[in-house]
Amino acid sequence: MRDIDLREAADLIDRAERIVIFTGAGVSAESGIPTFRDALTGLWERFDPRRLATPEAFGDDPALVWGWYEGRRAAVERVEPNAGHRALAAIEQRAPECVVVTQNIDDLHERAGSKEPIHLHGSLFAPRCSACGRPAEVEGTAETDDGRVTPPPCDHCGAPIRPGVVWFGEALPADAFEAAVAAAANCDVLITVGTSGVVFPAAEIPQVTARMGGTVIQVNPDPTPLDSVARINLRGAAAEVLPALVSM
Ligand code: BJW
Ligand code: ZN
Repeated sequence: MRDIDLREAADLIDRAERIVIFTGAGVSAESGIPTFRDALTGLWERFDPRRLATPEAFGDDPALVWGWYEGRRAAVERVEPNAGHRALAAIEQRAPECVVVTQNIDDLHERAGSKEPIHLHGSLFAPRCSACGRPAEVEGTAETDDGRVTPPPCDHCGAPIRPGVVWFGEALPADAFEAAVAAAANCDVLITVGTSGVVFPAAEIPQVTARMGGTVIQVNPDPTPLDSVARINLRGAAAEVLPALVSM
């Protein structure tokens, strides 16, 4: 990462009236939460997304899917936000207007002090009924040896409760997606952090900013399809680059 790029990025952020922060799994990596597609450590290296992250998978084996998400929720509860989340909350606090849009289903932005992040892919902490859609209160449920956990039944209709996340083939929550697109279209600067930019329609968000004449700054240790959209590419880990950016 070149100092001159860091300086230019810091100046653009200081001068911006409206900022969007767009994040993916990479921002939580240094808290100990695995990403999806990183070689060796990514979740999709070890688990088949078709068996765990589709509505069909839940229909076929609700206990397998519910157990997998319960395990991930417990893992998130055991970790803390990192210096990257905290630096993003500091950028948000300083900016006249700032919207955080995350693809992540953890709550680490909130716990680092971000006000009301938009969760494009839902949340580990918002289970709902798989049939009637009503939100559900869920107590901890017992895990079996193979990681399966039978999901509790809905109080209203008895159907199994499902994780409140967006699986492949499902629509994103319309209000969240519309708010994210509007913020991206109207911002001066969008900072994209720790996303591979391959999952749609979320990956369109930085493209919207670029098309509307805004500036995109990317923080990622590796190249992504968003490299060509970004005016500045800050190559490095979020928990290192972002604190350096805010202390410029
Ligand atoms: C670091 C770092 C460090 C590492 N610091 N950085 C157009 C073309 C092709 C396909 C499609 C298309 N439009 C739609 C599709 C289909 C599909 C899709 O996009 N597929 C592609 C993968 C090919 N999309 C959908 O199905 C979506 N729904 C949809 O389109 O519905 C249509 C519809 C309309 C109306 C009615 C009905 C239907 C839904 C997508 C839902 C995605 N869900 C998941 C799982 C959520 C729940 C869970 O967590 O289990 O969301 S998949 C997974 O990917 C998760 C993530 O939010 C998402 C994005 O991943 P992310 O965050 O970018 O992580 P990685 O691992 O990919 O990247 C990490 C990055 O961090 C890397 O770049 C690293 O370098 C970097 N990194 N360490 C900073 N320390
Ligand atoms: Zn129900």
